[in-house]
Amino acid sequence: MKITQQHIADLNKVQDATYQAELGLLEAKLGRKGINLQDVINKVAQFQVAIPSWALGAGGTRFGRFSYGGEPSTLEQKLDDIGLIHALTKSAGAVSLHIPWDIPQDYKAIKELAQSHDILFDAVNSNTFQDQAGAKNSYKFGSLCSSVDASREQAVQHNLEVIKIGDQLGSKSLTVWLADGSNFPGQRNFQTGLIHTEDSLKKIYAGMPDDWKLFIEYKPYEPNFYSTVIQDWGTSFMLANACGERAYTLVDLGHHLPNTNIEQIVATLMYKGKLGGFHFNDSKYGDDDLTVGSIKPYALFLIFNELVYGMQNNPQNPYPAWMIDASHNIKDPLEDLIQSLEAIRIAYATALLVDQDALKAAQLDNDVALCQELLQDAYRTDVRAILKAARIQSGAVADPIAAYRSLAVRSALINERGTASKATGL
Ligand code: PSV
Ligand code: MN
Ligand code: MN
Repeated sequence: MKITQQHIADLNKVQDATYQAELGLLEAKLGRKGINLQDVINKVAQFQVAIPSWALGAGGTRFGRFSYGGEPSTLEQKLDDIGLIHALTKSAGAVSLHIPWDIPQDYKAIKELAQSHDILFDAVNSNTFQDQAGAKNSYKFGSLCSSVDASREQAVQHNLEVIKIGDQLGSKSLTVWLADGSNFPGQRNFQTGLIHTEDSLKKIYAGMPDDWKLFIEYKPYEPNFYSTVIQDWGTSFMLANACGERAYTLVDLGHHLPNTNIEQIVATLMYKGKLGGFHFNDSKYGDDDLTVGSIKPYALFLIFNELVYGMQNNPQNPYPAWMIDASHNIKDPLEDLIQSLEAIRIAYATALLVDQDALKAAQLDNDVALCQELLQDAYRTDVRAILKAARIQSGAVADPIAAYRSLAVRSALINERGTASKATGL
């Protein structure tokens, strides 16, 4: 299944009657705030989010996995699926590989395939949370933190191997997420585990090419339920500082205890120039990995408000690497990813509509009610016509989900690949 220019031209011929009127209204409304509509459209059009190679099949829980049919079974097919999403939305121009789940066999061919879909290789992810077939040492009691020298060394070597693989593809960053922790009090000495982790990360950092970045994820619990070595942004930040300039914290939206003020974490990290990467998803309870924006869209907007502020005011912070880290149990994974991409761009677009000068003045006046009015004026603006305009100007379809359905993409994939579940990953 390939989406052609002709498909897109045909689909975009049928224009929604209210679309132009909506854009006209937005232009007038934004003009009153001194915001240029076309500038916002351009920024939204440029905003690209990486798709993880493990998000293209139907996911599951530890209770079961339900196949969706037509799932990709090879890295080539995964790139083809991202190519489909990118052709429809022009917002998913990168892939983030998980090693060893997706080791390329033929690097040249994989690079050419990615290029044909206009897809770049973003951060590569290592995996020291599962024992791989034939591995000499186990990660049962930890990897980079392990008290067993050989397990620790094996985990460091794996990360160095992942860097080599990423380097051949043109990736420029490594994301490390560790499952390391303990299930019971007393099981692990906290300080020893942290010291081992810091030492191991320093070795990995030293093995990166000079133009690479290291992203360190944190997560409070799961799969360990008493303690996790890198439990929070503070620990990640401390380790990133210990490693060096090109090591950063990565914020995954699902990796916080309920009600954590994530937007404040974002602000703090950007001020310190240490927000390197971002994993989008949504959650009600824990690391639920639900579709972005499906549960707490206002929280996502507030997070984007800080991201936009940081991107405009913190030159010390690099442009963050954006990725969707979600799992799809009951929806078509490609539709789910399209919905996540839409939610991310909606949050970004609405954050761009905050009247920053007026907000600053209201904050200086301590006019609390006006501060809230200004934020919510942006949040309550329907920006979907802006997203549509950004897509049309980039050569994508006006309505991706409608197009995906009218082109019967899933049935075509089932015809090509069959119905059995072949997903790798979590
Ligand atoms: C862990 O929960 C996580 O969110 C990390 O980002 C990993 O990279 C991803 O899942 C899959 O390994
Ligand atoms: Mn993540
Ligand atoms: Mn997670």
